[in-house]
Amino acid sequence: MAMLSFEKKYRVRGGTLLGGDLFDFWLGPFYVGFFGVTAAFFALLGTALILWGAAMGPTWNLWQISIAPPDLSYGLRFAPLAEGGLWQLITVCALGAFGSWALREVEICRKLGMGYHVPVAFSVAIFAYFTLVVIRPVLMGAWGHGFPYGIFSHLDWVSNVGYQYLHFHYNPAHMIAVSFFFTTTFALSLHGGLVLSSTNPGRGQEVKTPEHEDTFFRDIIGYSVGTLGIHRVGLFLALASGMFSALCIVLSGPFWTRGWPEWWGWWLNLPIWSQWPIA
Ligand code: 07D
Ligand code: 07D
Ligand code: U10
Repeated sequence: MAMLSFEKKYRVRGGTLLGGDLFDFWLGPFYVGFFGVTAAFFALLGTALILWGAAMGPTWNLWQISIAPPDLSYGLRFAPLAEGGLWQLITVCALGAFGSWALREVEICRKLGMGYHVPVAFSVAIFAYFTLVVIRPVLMGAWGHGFPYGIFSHLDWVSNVGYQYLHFHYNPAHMIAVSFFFTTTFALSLHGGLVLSSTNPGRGQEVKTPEHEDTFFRDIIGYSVGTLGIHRVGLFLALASGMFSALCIVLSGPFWTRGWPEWWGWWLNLPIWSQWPIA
């Protein structure tokens, strides 16, 4: 069925979580829904607050605009707008917009009678952000531990926080997260390559089947995970990347305050070594 006639057929009322029929319509290609309205509201308000913060700041240079969180001395209290209060409101707007976006995905899944895999996956990204700007600051007792909202300033934050723990690469959860990110791109490149190779076998040749795809991997590594299976693997790898990222940063500060290289001392402190007279 052509895309446009399919859309006409499925664009009927129902499946909403909130708001009933009220916002159950489309604007051009976009489904609106109650959560489309809240997403638009939070996104517009958040952007307006960033512009307000930029207007109070020293620069309109897009790369350098930065809205900083409150000073650590404010702890977990509200700060005046110009001293981090804007950051606090923008954080609320960001979480409102991301949450609305996820719920709008849920409504679209319900309309289409599909599973909730996409909103579940997006929720993991939201969880990583929530860990950075809510869970970790709350555990450490100050909103000032959140990252600043600016293109370059947030990079400075990552670098500074990394060096606070001496050598962030020695954080074991960071190692696992990084390896999962690498594995995700590796899996996507294998999958993209495989599908394109069997659907584009060369001019004049027949398009190949999933059996060809299975056989390629059985021949090269002795096992094929299958055409559906690779999508499960992909989703797992990507979500594990996000979950281990959230873990690596929430460990840093609330649960481990020294340099990460020192954490590996547990290995040297194992009782099996301590018996040995090391000169
Ligand atoms: C391609 C989908 C499209 C999304 C895009 C992002 C904005 C921000 C806002 C001026 C893959 C749109 C950007 C709306 C404009 C203001 C106030 C997704 C795609 C194109 N980062 N980060 C970037 C965010 C964190 C880090 C780029 C967001 C953590 C490093 C972009 C968040 C840490 C590097 C960006 C966030 C961290 C970047 C490209 C939220 C650890 C880079 C992103 C909400 C996760 C890279 C100059 C991209 C860069 C980069 C956005 C959080 C580290 C500006 C929205 C605190 C090391 N980050 N980031 O393609 O070039 O994502 O930076 O959590 O090197 Mg970041
Ligand atoms: C948080 C983004 C959420 C996004 C959302 C959506 C919009 C809408 C609209 C386009 C989590 C936003 C949407 C705004 C846009 C339109 C229309 C994703 C988030 C909700 N590191 N490191 C990570 C590597 C070093 C450090 C994670 C590699 C150094 C710190 C990942 C290297 C030091 C933190 C990672 C490396 C250091 C991290 C990031 C290499 C610095 C974190 C991915 C090769 C000196 C962060 C939860 C992530 C983290 C993090 C990778 C190096 C420090 C595993 C590959 C040694 C302080 N690093 N890192 O989390 O875990 O995505 O955050 O050197 O906080 Mg690291
Ligand atoms: C995949 C796949 C697959 C496919 C696919 C894909 C994965 C095999 C079958 C998809 C993949 C691709 C297309 C590849 C490319 C994608 C990427 C590289 C990922 C990154 C994507 C981007 C960078 C694009 C990002 C674009 C976005 C997010 C769209 C932006 C949209 C908007 C700004 C509009 C959003 C709509 C909303 C919020 C709801 C409706 C609202 C409006 C239209 C606005 C009007 C507002 C209202 C009606 C509400 C009123 C507003 C109020 C009350 C607020 C007022 C407040 C004030 C303060 C004034 O596996 O299969 O193929 O294709």
